[in-house]
Amino acid sequence: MLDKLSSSLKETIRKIAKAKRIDKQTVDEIVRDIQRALIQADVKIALVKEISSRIRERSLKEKLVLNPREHVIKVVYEELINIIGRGVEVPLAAQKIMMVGLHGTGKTSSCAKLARYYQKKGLKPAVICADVYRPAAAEQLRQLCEKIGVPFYDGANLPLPEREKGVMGIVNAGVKEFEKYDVKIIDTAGRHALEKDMIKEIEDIKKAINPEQRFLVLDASIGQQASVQAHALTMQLESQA
Ligand SMILES: Nc1nc2c(ncn2[C@@H]2O[C@H](COP(=O)(O)OP(=O)(O)OP(=O)(O)O)[C@@H](O)[C@H]2O)c(=O)[nH]1
Ligand SMILES: [Mg+2]
Repeated sequence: MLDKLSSSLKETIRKIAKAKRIDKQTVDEIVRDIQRALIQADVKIALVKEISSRIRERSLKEKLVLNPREHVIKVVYEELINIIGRGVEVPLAAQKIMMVGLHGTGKTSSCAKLARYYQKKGLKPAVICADVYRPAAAEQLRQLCEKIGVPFYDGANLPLPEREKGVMGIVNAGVKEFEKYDVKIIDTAGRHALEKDMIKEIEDIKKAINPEQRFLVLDASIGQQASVQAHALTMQLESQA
């Protein structure tokens, strides 16, 4: 979905660059192309309307400092960044990161990607598997960590009663085990929906080890559901805080 959005937008930029002149008709055509691309990518209609009118307004009325084509490209770029957002800078510092999200969204893969990122930046990452529900979860993460040479903990050294206490025993022991590591990444189990037990688990981990970052991992094709999930999670966590 995002690949398609990106290629449609690139095509629009090419169209602007090749336009013979920039007049109301050209701008309307460009705005229509952008609307089509955004709607296909399941962007909220209200946002599509907002960006359309801002691009129209700024392209035709703003005082030009660049040539007209470059001006429109700049406006389109700035307005897209405005709605898509600039992203969050992940600090290059010692921290605990907790990955949460629904089933199969890429939490475990992202743990390894993040670990690799920090490793390349010269920090010492380590990964803790707090998914005790899916039998192959720990093995999957272990293999990924082995590939990149990052230490991995799943509570295998804990006495059985401790391990049977579930996720919290493993997370606490893992954080202790990796005391000397800079970045501790905690993988959690996926859920079918934002169920109460998922929120409770996040809350419990938050209380026990206070992770500086909590990442909600989403499938890129999720569209407007992304904001629904992020809001639901934030609201529930805040209401329980
Ligand atoms: N195309 C694509 N596939 C991905 C990406 N990340 C993960 N996958 C695949 O998606 C599937 C699920 O990924 P996982 O990392 O196991 O997802 P998870 O959220 O840990 O899953 P659960 O632990 O079962 O909830 C695997 O087959 C991955 O190879 C990605 O960025 N792009
Ligand atoms: Mg997983």
